[in-house]
Amino acid sequence: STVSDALDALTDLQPDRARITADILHGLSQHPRQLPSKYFYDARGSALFEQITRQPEYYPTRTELDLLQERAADIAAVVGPHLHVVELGSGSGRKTEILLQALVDPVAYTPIEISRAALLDSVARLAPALPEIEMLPVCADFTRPVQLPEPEREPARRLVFFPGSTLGNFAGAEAVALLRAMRQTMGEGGLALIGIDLHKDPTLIEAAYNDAAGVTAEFTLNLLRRLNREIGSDFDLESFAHRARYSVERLRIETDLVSLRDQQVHVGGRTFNFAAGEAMRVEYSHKYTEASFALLAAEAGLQVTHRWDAQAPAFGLRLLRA
Ligand code: AVI
Repeated sequence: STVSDALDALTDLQPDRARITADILHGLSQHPRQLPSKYFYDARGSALFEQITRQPEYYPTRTELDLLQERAADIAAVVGPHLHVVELGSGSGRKTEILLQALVDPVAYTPIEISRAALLDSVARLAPALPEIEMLPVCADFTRPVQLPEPEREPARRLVFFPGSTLGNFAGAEAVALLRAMRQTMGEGGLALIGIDLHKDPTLIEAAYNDAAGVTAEFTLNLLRRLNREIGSDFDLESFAHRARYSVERLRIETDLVSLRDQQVHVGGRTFNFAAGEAMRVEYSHKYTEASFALLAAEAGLQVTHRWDAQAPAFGLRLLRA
């Protein structure tokens, strides 16, 4: 596609104000309170995430990019030619470019991304670099059912690409539900290539979510800035602090925004009281062992058929089929 063909093909289902407000009111009514991490990704949030990926402490992106680069030819041989690649949470599309360049005659690429700004930027970069691939971008929350665009040319099968350990942002039942939905998306004979961050020295993991430059803290707080602007809430950004800790029992980073004082916040005509020290859960980043991931996949009716691993820091790519 040319950039203009790709933009003509855009499916725009970006969550609207009513949807976001409903999700936030729901989360604020839970005990403890929680806000969905998908709302981190407005234009600024996506840009801050890109900045996180370049921090020395944040190893996952760099490690996965190197792993993909090294194993791309092997992966391409295993998954076969003429694919429709569907990516969940495509962001900047840097990883996709490596994959698409290596695949044999890929038919189409559907990036699904909640941040319209990030999606449009990635299309503007990828379309000229890969003109022979039909680009069918979708701006949407990939946890909700999305009608996939059909490519003009018939693909051999679909490959769902879900890199970055984004799966780790979903806990327990949600992760299983997402993998089950992914199985539907894969369709007949389809495959999925998933990036997972593996359990390792907790000190290294915690450092990745507490970078010295404070970019991750800024990224977390940007959620409140975004909500204030888009749904008219009045979170005081000076009165909440980022906190990310690794739970060795649960193998996950638990990121909270901690209230620094007793305070009231107004959202959608309602008032919420926060006590000093009260934590609002905003994100999980699960880390996996071979066994924990295989079990999760099995719960969704998926099987791991191939694995490619980076060592030190440990990070894995897994190929799944139904
Ligand atoms: C997108 N996702 C996989 C990132 C992660 O590592 O959980 C988001 C992130 N949050 C803080 N730093 C990076």
